[in-house]
Amino acid sequence: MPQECIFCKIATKEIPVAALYEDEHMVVFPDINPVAPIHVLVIPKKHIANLLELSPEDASLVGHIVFTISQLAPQLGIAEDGFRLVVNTKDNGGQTVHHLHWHVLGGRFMTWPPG
Ligand code: D5M
Repeated sequence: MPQECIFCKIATKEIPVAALYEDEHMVVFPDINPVAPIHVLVIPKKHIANLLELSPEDASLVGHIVFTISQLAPQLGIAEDGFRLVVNTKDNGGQTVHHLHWHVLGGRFMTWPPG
């Protein structure tokens, strides 16, 4: 794990967050800079820089994370009206934190295409 990875520090609790869900593989917590009424981040505890760095053995981890997001949707208050799941990847994707994460955005209508 890179020493300065902020999401690794959240995963190890060196940086405390108000976690909405946590298990052995992942943590869900509010985005510090929300762009929607509901905006949470979902990170694997394992350091993976981005989607392109996944290895075959990470496939079940990704499945677990996406499935768990679907199960958390009702308690996040986004199941009824829907939501958007975003994985910004590298520069063109707008990724600023280089530890794989999913943005879960809800609570308002999302326009398309994104900026
Ligand atoms: O998104 C990275 C996101 O991470 C961005 O929306 C801010 C958020 N962020 C950064 N640091 C924190 C902490 N400490 N708590 C909560 N949220 C944080 P990207 O897709 O890389 O542009």
